[in-house]
Order: sequence, then structure tokens, then C-alpha cells
Amino acid sequence: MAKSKELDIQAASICPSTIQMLEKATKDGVKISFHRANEMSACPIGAVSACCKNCSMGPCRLSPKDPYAKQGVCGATIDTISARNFARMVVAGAAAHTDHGMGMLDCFKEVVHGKVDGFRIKDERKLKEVCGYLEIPLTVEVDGEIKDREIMELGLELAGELEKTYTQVEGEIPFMKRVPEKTLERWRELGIVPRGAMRELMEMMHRTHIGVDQEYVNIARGFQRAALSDGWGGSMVATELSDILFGTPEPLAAYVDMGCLEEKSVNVVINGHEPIMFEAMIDAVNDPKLIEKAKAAGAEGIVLAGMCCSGAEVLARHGIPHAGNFMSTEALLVTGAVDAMAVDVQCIKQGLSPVAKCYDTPLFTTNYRAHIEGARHIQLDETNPRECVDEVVEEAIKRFQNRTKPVEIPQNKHIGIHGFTHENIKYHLGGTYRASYRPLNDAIISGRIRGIAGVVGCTNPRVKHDWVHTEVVKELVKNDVIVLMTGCATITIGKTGLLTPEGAAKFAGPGLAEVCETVGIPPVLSLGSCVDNSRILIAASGVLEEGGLGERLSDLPAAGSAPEWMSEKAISIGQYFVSSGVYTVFGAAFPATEGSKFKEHLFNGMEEEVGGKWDFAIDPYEHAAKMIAHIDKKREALGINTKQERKLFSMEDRRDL
Ligand code: SF4
Ligand code: MSK
Repeated sequence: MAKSKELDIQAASICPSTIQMLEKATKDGVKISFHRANEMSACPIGAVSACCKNCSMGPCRLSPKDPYAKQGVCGATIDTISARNFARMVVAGAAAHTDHGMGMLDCFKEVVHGKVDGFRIKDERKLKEVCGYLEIPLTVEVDGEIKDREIMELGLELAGELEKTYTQVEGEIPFMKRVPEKTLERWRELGIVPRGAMRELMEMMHRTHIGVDQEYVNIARGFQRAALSDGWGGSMVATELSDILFGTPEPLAAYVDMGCLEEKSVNVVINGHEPIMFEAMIDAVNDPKLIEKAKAAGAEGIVLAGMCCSGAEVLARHGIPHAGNFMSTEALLVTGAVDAMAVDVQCIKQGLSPVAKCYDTPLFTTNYRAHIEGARHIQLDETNPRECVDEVVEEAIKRFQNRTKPVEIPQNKHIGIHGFTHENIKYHLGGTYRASYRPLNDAIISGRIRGIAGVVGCTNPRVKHDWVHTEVVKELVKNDVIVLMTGCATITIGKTGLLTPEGAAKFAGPGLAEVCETVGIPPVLSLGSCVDNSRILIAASGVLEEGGLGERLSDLPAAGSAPEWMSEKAISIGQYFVSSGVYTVFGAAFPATEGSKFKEHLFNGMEEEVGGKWDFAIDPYEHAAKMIAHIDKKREALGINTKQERKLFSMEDRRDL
């Protein structure tokens, strides 16, 4: 039998906690994703999307080196094959976000019908604000008198309106009302304004079946429409409803990294994406009866920590500590300190199950959509979520009492500010009395801030874990680019000090540091989970609306990035950024074949259509340089590329103003 390749642990990650646990896992004879990635090379044909298995005449493999040398048995060219594959990635990613949003809508409907025990509408202001965007009247005339409408009545109407995001067969989805006018006009010209997500996703599955859409530009129009039904639809609804139900985040200080676990406490870890189970779990771990039980079992208390995106969401919303991003999920179990892990949907590695078994950690699935072999399923009923989560906590207490494995918790944890939103960024920049993006726009126009970057996405063992994110973000900040972050990438940056206001003096260029120090914000703003990318779209629209930086989202000196992406959701996110007009650079690998017309279309042709385009760079310095060059190109086009002299105002100037 061939000897498996030894993993170079120091080359696998820069996260000291993950490295420590990788060393321990290797010593314990336990394999995690890093080991498996080391033992299995990525397929070079699949990696560039040069294969098709859409029918049983294939699978057909084309040549990545000479993409036009062969065609599939049906005659499909490399452009058709990779456009169809790309489309299906967009559809899968968009479906994940959309189904998550639909789950939130189901929960919201139950709440407004008064059927849920434990959840209520927490943010009435946000509910009214969202009704406002959708032109739902907030008042009603009764006997000649204008009265405010009841919150639950507004909630019911809002639920009906938002449902169109998913189920509408014809017409534009509701949140198209938030898209900047010129951007929307262009989408209408191109025919890519989404109808309902279900229709868009179904249509793309049909169009990518053998023998249907076989022209890559047309396929790309279809998947752009599907991606927009995610970014401005499914994801946006998920974020807005989560805010309404569980409270819109406000900036707060919170910890990330494995040192959040405590040896002498019962440690409960949540992993996944939907906030429903996590919100209920917060109640459970604060329930005096369960705390008493934990103490009776010899524990000092119960610690709750998040992972991946449900972790990022409650980190932003409630300051619940976050134990690690996607590539640290199995590694955390190696501590032996996790007394229970409960998961719901998305990015939950099947590898967790055998690792949990090795360390006697009970692993629970809680969502009917996602069972895992070897894990115990306790279905969460959203009308009574405590039943499920209380049982998880009880099981965690039992495991604590009967711990059999030695515990080793890496003693690393880092404080940072989380919980920025498109709403509160305005307050931080403009002050309570004049919340506005004006100061940000002025800082961009004057050149103190060079531009805006959205850096998002996963972590991936095909690149050095956390390193690419860290170096890309450091380069951007050093060059006066303010960075907005979501998802697992945020947790990486939480370990660097860049999420603290003090990080500005240490890492930022002089212009960005000056702005951050004046208003007291970090140079990198943490905005939540991967569905919360919709917050970045709304913030960008707000900046555009404020004026002085062009007419379309594509005019902004802004760029997007996912340096360590791995999931199909990331492709959907990248595509809705591109279609919204954002130049977007991906790292790790890119699923299109060099030299094909389809790749050329993604990397150049799309810019003529929608103003945004894809790019690719694995090396973090090249990656950041490409983003900065694009930002400079946009500054040039806006005529703001030269740093303006700072002017001291005389009394006369002030009067003029
Ligand atoms: Fe091959 Fe065409 Fe079938 Fe794809 S659809 S597997 S390219 S024959
Ligand atoms: S969890 S999609 S690994 S960000 Fe959203 Fe993290 Fe990427 Fe999953």
C-alpha cells in the first residue's frame, strides 16, 4: 500500500490554534480535512471545469491545455460545458441562500401568527424601515383620523410581499426597489432582472440540461439573473428578517478563537448558518435551571461558542464568542473540550462525525434537510425550539460529567469589534444627529480613503489557511482601502487586531488611519455571515446615493474579493457582486478553462454588459494589487485620482458653505 504523504503542518495554516490541534490530531492518529487535502490532489480537469456529466453518453473530459481540441459526445464545446457547470454552481449557491431565507420567512410568519414560543419581533424600527422600502403603508385612516398600523398587521403584509422573492412567476422581485436606478435600468435592458428565485433556479437547471442552452453568453445571462435573485433576493430577505426577529446588530466587542472554550465549563458549540437554532440555544445556556444542572455536574458554568456563519451572525448580533472558521471546525473537536456540537445547514463537514466520535463528543443534527451519518438527529421545531436545544445542553452536561478524553485548549483569543451594518456605519461616520455616508464619500473624494473593498468567503485547505486573507486585507488597509468583511474570512481577520480601532494606527495607511482615528472605527468592518453580504450591497447603494461617486454601482472605487473561497455559495455571491457592477477577484482556484471564450467573457466581456467582472489571483499580493489598480482606475474615471490638498476654511468659506 502506498505510504500517505506527510502533512507539513506549518505550511498548512497560520492560525496557531489550528496548528496546535493539527499537531495533536496527527499525534492522536485522527485525520481532518488538512490531511485529506494533502493526500488527494484536485482533479486538473474538474478544477477548470473542463468535464461534463450531464448525461450518460459521458462523462466527457476535454483538455484543459487545448480546450478546443475535443468536444463532448453531444458536440458541446468547452464554452458550453464550463458555462453550464458555472451556472449550476451559481444555482446551488443561490438555492442555499434562498432556502435559508425561506426558512427565515417561515419562522417570521409563525411569529406574526403568534405560534412561536420564545421568539418575537425585536426590532420594530427595522420592520417599519423594510416596509418603507417596499411601499407598504405604515398608517391607516380610521374615521378621518390617521393612525399607525399594528406591528403584527404590518408583519403579515410584509411576509406576503417578501414571499414574492421566492414564489413570484412574473415581474420583478420586491427588493429591486432598492437597486440604484441606473444599475436597474441596465439589468432591464439585458433582461436579467430576477422574477421569483424558484422560477430562476428551476429555469437554469432546465437550461443546463443536455441539449438546451448551448451558447455561453446566453447561459451567462441566465445565471446572472439567478445570482441576482440571491443577492438582492434570498440573502437580503434572510438578513432583514433576522434583524427584525432577533435585533439589528450594533457594534460590540467580542472574542474569536479556540481560547473561548473553558476547561472547567460545559462547552456547547454551534455550527451552520440559520440563526434560529442559535438564538434558541442562547436562551437555553442562560436558563438558570440548566446552569444549575451544569454546576451540579461539577462545571463552573456553560460556555456557548459559534463556528462558521451561524457563529459569525450571533457574534455580530450578540457578541457570542466565535471558536473558528470553516477550516477550524474539525480541529476544535480535537481539543477534547467540546461537550456537544449542534449543527443545522451548510458548510458542515461530514468529517466532523468521525472526529467527534474519536473525542467522545456528541454531534447533533437539528434540521431535517441535513442529517449526517454517525450524528444523532434531534429535529428543531421552530414553534418550540427550546425542546431541541435543551436536550443538546443536557447531553453536553452529561458528557462533561463523564469526560474521558484529555482536554487541551489552545490559549488564544482575540478581541475585535463586530456588528457593523449599513445602518450603523452611517451613524459612526456622520454622528447621531446627521447619520450619513457624506463623510465617507468626502474622505473617498479627498483621497484619504482610496476606496472600498468587500473581502468575504470561506477558508480552503488548498491554500495556506488564513494566510491569504490576512495578507490581502493587510495590503488593502495599508493602501488606504477600507475593508468590509463577512463570513469565515472575518474570523481570520479577527485574529490579527485589524478589527480594533487601534488596528488603524498599526496597519492602515495615513489617510485611512486618520479617518478611523477621528471616528473611532477599525480599518476593517465586520458585517456578519455570508448571507449578510446583502449589507455590503445596500451600503454601496447608500454611498452611491449620497452623491459625488458616479451613477452606477460600477462607478464606485470599490472591489470584491474571496481569497480562500471553496463553496458554491461563494460563486453565487461573486456573480451577484459582478452583476451588480463590482470587480471581483477570487483566489484558490477558478472553475473556468484558460484560453476559453467563456473565461474571457467572465473576465472581460461581462464588464461591457454590467460594469463588473471576474478576476483571479492566488498570490495575496497580486490579488490585492489587482483590486487597488481597479480602484485607481475608477478614481481616474471619476476625476478624483489626485489626492486633494487639505483646505483650512476661513469664516467666509464657512458662511458660503
Ligand atoms: Fe458529454 Fe454532452 Fe452528455 Fe455532457 S451533455 S456528458 S458533454 S454528451
Ligand atoms: S460558512 S460559505 S465556509 S464563508 Fe458561511 Fe464560511 Fe464560506 Fe461556508
